[in-house]
Amino acid sequence: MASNDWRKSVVYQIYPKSFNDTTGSGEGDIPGIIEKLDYFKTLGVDYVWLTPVYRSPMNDNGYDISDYYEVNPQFGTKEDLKELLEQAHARGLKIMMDIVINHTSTSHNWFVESRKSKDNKYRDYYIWKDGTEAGPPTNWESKFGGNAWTYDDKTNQYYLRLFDVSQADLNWENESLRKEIYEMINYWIDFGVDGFRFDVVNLISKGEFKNSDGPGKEFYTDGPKVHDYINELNRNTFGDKEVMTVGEMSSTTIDHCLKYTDPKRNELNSVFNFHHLKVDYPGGEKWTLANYDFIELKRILMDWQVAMDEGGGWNAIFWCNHDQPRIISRFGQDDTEENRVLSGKMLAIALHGLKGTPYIYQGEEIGMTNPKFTRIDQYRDVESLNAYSAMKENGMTNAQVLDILGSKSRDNARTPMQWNKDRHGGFTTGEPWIDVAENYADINVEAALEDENSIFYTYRKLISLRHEMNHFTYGSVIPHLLKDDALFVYDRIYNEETVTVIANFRNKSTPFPEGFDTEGKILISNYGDKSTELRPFEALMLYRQTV
Ligand code: TEU
Repeated sequence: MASNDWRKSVVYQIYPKSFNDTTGSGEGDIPGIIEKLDYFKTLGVDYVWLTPVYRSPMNDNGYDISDYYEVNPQFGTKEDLKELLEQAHARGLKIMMDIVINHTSTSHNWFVESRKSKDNKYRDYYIWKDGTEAGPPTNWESKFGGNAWTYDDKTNQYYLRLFDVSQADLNWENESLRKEIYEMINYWIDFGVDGFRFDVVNLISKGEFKNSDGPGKEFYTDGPKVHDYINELNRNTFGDKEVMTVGEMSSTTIDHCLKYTDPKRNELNSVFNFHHLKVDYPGGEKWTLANYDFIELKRILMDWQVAMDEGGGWNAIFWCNHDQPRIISRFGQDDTEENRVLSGKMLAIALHGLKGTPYIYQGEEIGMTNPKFTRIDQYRDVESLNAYSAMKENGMTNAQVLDILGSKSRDNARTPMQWNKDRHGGFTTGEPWIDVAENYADINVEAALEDENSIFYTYRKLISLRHEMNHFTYGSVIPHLLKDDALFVYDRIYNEETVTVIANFRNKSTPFPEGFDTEGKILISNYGDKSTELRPFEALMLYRQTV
């Protein structure tokens, strides 16, 4: 990316299938996104990222691409996409596409060819191996459960698929494959897109194919040639263009992320990592109910903040996406309206002071919550359905499993956007592909826009502060009180001026920290004033000249 301005940007993430349906099919579409462009302007974001809209059997809602050059008819046509770009650009908005280059759908023509025979031209586009006495080539586990290899009797070999059986991993060792990928990305650059989010891009370089003591991550995470591949991708596609890039990095490290985002290395602009969203996975286990570890949350966020700041790297900062439960139901409290609004604003203020590119996931800005599904037939996500079967097989009761899914499933984030209090929250005139959360009559965009004290206006204010004040983009990051059990506190220092962010993560009052300078002008707060103590879920940003 030639210019530096992208660092001041804020991105809004759309999950198109659940955003806005204009046809009554029960699934969102691209014309539905066009209809809402003015809404993004009202919020004030710069980029809009669409999760994949390419042709796909939708086993993993588009992360299983069968044709990179076509739009899934469910979402509309390529003309609709062109129209979206034009209308967005006319409003000064930019559009980011999601690119999945670690794997394709097994319905992709490359894979259809690849599995035909061992000497097929496309055989080597994927990772095929002979089995062993134990069965699969290695004991690696799929991220969606079970062994990561699938046997194909056509050629008596196994193919690697780190995700679903229908998502075969591509073989980046193959130069023709890499060239085809670059060609495809250039096609979308020429089409007019302004940015890319690269799905699990740190998994593209597989190392040795050996058995592991764990799920096998060490053999393919940030693998041996990953930086070479990403650098090659950069040089052959977006490197010299006005295209913003973010890589989704699974189980990565700070050292690798400093490399991925070091401008001198010509790899990517920024990275997502997920370590701060595993603080409620006891012993690394997602499918277990547990309170989140607040001290650990601060440690992880601040380790990354400080290291990326000092090392010249760049983070994406976020609480929510289409793979994570809703943040208010997770680190906040959604039991009463007062708690929902206070904790929702507090979480927004705590995050949006950090250094990096903020991402807002659809519905986060109005404080949407987990839907609290009570039946398994309400779930759609392949990962959740696999986990359901596995937990049942392990002897858990239906009620126990539903409890866990209710707080951990990816479907918690995938329920339809709540636009108004009409049937199905105004998302569709048909039957939605997944139930709308029952609280839509109270929590919806129309209500949020009408109420000047809504969570929406806190997000809007945070975005405009970032645009107006360089502190958030360029200021250094100084963490405080890392061992405090309630408060999340840090300074952003720029030009001898300090912005202090103070957030009380607990639903009880706590004194202002002793010996700590809490003077200054209030830039934003969720109570509107300052008291002698920090009230439940209170958060504020204070500005002062540094003496
Ligand atoms: O996710 C990658 C990933 O590793 C996780 O976020 C994963 O979904 C999570 O650990 C499961 O709990 C990306 C996409 O965001 C996700 O939606 C896709 O399913 C996945 O890649 C495969 O393409």
